[in-house]
Amino acid sequence: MPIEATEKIWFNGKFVDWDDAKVHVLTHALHYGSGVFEGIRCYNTDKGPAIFRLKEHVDRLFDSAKIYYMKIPYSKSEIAEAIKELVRINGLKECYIRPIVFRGYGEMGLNPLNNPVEVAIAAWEWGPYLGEEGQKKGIRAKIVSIQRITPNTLPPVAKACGQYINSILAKLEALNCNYDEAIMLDYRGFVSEGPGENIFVVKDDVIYTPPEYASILKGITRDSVIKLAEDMGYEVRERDITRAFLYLADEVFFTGTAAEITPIREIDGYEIGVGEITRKLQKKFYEVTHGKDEKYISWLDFV
Ligand code: PPE
Repeated sequence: MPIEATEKIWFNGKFVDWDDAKVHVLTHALHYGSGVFEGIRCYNTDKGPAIFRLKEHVDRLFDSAKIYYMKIPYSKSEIAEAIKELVRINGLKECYIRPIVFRGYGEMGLNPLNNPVEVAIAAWEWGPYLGEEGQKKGIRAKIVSIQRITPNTLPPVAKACGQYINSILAKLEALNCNYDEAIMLDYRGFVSEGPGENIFVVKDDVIYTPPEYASILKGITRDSVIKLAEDMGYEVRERDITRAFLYLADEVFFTGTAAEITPIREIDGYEIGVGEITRKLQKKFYEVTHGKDEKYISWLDFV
């Protein structure tokens, strides 16, 4: 899906035209993946566009930067305000927002400390990550042979550019085997997550999801879904999940900012189908993100 250009991109403190938001080919991050980023969604509500869990996304951006010894030359509130202003300036109602903090042009080599830390934020309209139909009818996933990065190689809690090379290998392995998406195992052999999504399993009305130590990115959608499910009366257990537990599950779904809640209807040729709890959570998530449930209104930042 090509990116749908909008008018402006926020780049190092200024709004520039979309086509002018450029970097040099010797940018450090292009060579070494030395950047961190976020994916945030803005939803249309009766009170106008609202950004979902903006504070948590900005906090995670700063945490990711800290892991890589990057000092962001703006405050959290400046970044949050820039994100809101970007949505306003581009006249967007619903969009995906991509802030990126990266080591810029300066020196080459693995000590990046003399290179500038640059910040850009773009926003555009982006539909469901795994397709409209995938979100409705469910997708087919494969447990791939590529393992998820480990806590002592590339810290999975950091949403860092270079770490996504691991996700790209996983994704391509799944696509080459004619599946829609990959499921990665952690270094111990337990289920970790998708290339860009966390994973949940339903068995006998209990909801399971891999714990933090299963090398996952601590998803903000994951956190939202855990809270929503508990408030709806379901028991949620963060626990190690085996391959066979997935195959024998009643329901399995992915969560993520881009993917939202996407059912997984088949894994490795095992039919799972799309279940009622996934549907209920999708409906609740839609209501919450679109400002239709007062109880969670504090998760929305109106632009
Ligand atoms: N795990 C990974 C590896 C991941 O990249 C994401 C988000 C998640 C879990 C879910 O996290 P959260 O969005 O906070 O619920 N992936 C982002 C980027 C995907 C991409 O292809 O780019 C996203 O969904 O925005």
